Amino acid sequence: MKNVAVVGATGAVGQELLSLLEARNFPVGRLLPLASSRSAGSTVSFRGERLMVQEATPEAFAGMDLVFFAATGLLSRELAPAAARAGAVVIDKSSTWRMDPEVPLVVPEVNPEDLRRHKGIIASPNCTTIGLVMALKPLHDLARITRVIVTTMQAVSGTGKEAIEELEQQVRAWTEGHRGELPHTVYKRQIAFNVLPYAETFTENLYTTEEMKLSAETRKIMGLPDLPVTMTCTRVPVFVGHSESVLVEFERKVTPAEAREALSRFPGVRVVDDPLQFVFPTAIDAAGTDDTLVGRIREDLTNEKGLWLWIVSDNLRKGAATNAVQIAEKLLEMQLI
Ligand code: 2RA
Repeated sequence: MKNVAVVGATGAVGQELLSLLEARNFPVGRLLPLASSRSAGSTVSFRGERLMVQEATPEAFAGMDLVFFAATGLLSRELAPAAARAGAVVIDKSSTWRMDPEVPLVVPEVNPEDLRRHKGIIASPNCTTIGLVMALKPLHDLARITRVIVTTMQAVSGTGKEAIEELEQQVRAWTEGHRGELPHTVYKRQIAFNVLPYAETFTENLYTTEEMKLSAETRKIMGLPDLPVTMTCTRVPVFVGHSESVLVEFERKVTPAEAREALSRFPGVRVVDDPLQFVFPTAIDAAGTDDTLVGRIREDLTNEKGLWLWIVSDNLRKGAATNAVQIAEKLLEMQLI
């Protein structure tokens, strides 16, 4: 049995983590829910018990074997090293450590061997990256990928609970007759009945932090430091489930049939693709599941060595909590904890 702490236990991803640890029968001895001082004192449910959430401090990690960080990057930067020094293995879902060369960035189905080089902290990738590499890995094993072009359509739950509430409030206001731009505080513009051409924050090169994460993290996980990945990340009025329109270019022609076969054989990927029968995956299909769903697989009309894909996955589950728990399960399997 392992003593497990969850930092950020009261947040959207933290709550998913607790329910997944229970549902997947992870061998938890003691479960310690932790949070910032703001949330300490509340309670969370685990295995039928209400547990008091304690404040996350360096001292709180004593005796822990495994610490999940499902909190802000600031808290992770401040406390993850302390948790590792206390002897725990840290699995962090924030972006803080993902590009640190000393920290493995892992999707267990894609690059499990990278876990062997961890030095106490392991990073779980951004939700958009996880969905993308789950499809790219089997395709790259089939034929060398030479370029990837991505447009994401990201659910508001990726921003957090406040964004979910904002979308609900805007829809309610509209149905109650409010017209014109609806009040918004989380995003720079109204999200209901709209599409925002950005996610997170803009940087000097006019790309967003979300877009820069997607390209850098994909190259790191795939072990392809020079792979051209170019992208636009958008926000859409969907509660849960990120969708991605992806053009993959290869060194040789890959037929849709070859791609479907390779994808369907890959663990954690489900091909949902028969458009003439209106069979394709949508965010609603992915919400609440752990699979990465792939459809709309078709040859690019302008490049015979290109294939279009439509990828959807639950950004709170496989995109965050499930991937983190799967990393922990893989660590157990590899006897690394
Ligand atoms: C988002 N991927 O969707 C980012 C962080 N969860 O907002």
